[in-house]
Amino acid sequence: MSKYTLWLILGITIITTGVGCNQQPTSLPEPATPPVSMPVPETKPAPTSAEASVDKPADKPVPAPVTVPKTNPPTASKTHKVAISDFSFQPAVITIKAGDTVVWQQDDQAPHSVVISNGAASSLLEAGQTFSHTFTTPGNFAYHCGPHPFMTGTVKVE
Ligand SMILES: [Cu+2]
Repeated sequence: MSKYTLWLILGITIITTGVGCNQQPTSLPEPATPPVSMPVPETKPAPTSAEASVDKPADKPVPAPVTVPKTNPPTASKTHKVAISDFSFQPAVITIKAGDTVVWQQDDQAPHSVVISNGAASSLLEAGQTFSHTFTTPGNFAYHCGPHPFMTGTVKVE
């Protein structure tokens, strides 16, 4: 019975493949054979009996935490924070100087984004995430939330 089943499956496969080919006159590229995985080197240093028996604790060097000092630019450029909360930007209108950076802090449970009229846009921000943008040219830049166009704000750059 198993031999009959095998032939049956083989026949169905051939028929299915043939039908598939007939229905698609354009020659589809055959699925590329997966690249041959890199051969694993067989040469393993044979552990000596002493090494094999002794359970050596792995002495991994723990990298020291690198603390990057946050140095704000000493001069003019400032950072201004706008909170995203309760489906609104707070404050909705801020006035900054050219070269200043605005940081939007997403504090809402719903995801929001910042889409600025100058073409800059954030990705969808989850609660706790931030988006910052530096405004280099003066002007009024309206922005809104992508999923919620009723959420609007303006950055006035002097
Ligand atoms: Cu939103």
